[in-house]
Amino acid sequence: MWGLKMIHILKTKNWKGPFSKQEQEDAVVALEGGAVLYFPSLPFGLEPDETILLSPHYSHPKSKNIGYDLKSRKVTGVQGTEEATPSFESMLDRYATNTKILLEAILPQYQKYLERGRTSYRPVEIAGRQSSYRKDDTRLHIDAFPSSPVQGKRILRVFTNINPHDQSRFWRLGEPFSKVAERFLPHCPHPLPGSQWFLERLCITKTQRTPYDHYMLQLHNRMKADEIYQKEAEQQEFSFPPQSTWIVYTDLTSHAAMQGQYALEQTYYLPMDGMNSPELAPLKILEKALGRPLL
Ligand SMILES: O=C(O)CCC(=O)C(=O)O
Ligand SMILES: [Fe+2]
Repeated sequence: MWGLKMIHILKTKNWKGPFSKQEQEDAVVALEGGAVLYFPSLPFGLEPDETILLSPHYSHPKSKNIGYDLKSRKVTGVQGTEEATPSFESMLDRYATNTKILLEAILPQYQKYLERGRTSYRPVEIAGRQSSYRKDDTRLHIDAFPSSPVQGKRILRVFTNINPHDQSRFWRLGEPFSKVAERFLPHCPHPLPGSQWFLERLCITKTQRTPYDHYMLQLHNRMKADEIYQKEAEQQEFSFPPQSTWIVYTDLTSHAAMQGQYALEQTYYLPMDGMNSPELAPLKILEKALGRPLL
């Protein structure tokens, strides 16, 4: 998987598709193989009274994104009092629904399995933002989160650039996961006995950090910490223009977001049972390399 194969283009202008059987099959194969499903002109329209939300000022300085939890309908990461702040709920809720419709259309075989995670709005310019190296998404990484173990589930994310000023979102895409594992796994310490229980009891993790989560977090941190790797790893730049949408397994595909402002994102989790080719999952690649089960 290299070069242009990393981007799998789908030209629909409609969140509902339709897509042919062949397009659906090709999409799942590309996605599970590490490609980005790229919809160059699949815009998310704002209502006239929502354009006021296109400002970085509502975002709390401590959290880079505004988040939305579909179940509780709670919006987080907003700065200011409720009365003085416009509501983000309707836009985020509508975006979540659009992504659901898109996934139903393009990846119907996942339908039974997909679990919806958080929705986010990213109104702050990425370039020049200060953060610790572990939180710095301008460094190539695979997604793994210290407080939210996935316990083997896949992380599938949908993004849309809603920038109103014709500014693209610039990413770098890195080498295949197997190469990442080859390079960093030998340096990862094994989890300490009892540490999973301890992290959960201290509420550092929301649920138990499995050995799989441990190694994924190690890879994430070690990739980001390695300045030479960041420069020298095989990689390619790709820019997502306004009105474009893309879908990617961010636990598999090494990525870095370099520049851009105003994007929406919806996270989904896919249990391993839902995969077309489970052997391509990070879990299976790591288990093979380490010679033992990680869940
Ligand atoms: O905001 C983006 O474009 C992607 C940032 C990223 O790497 C992430 O959210 O995991
Ligand atoms: Fe990421």
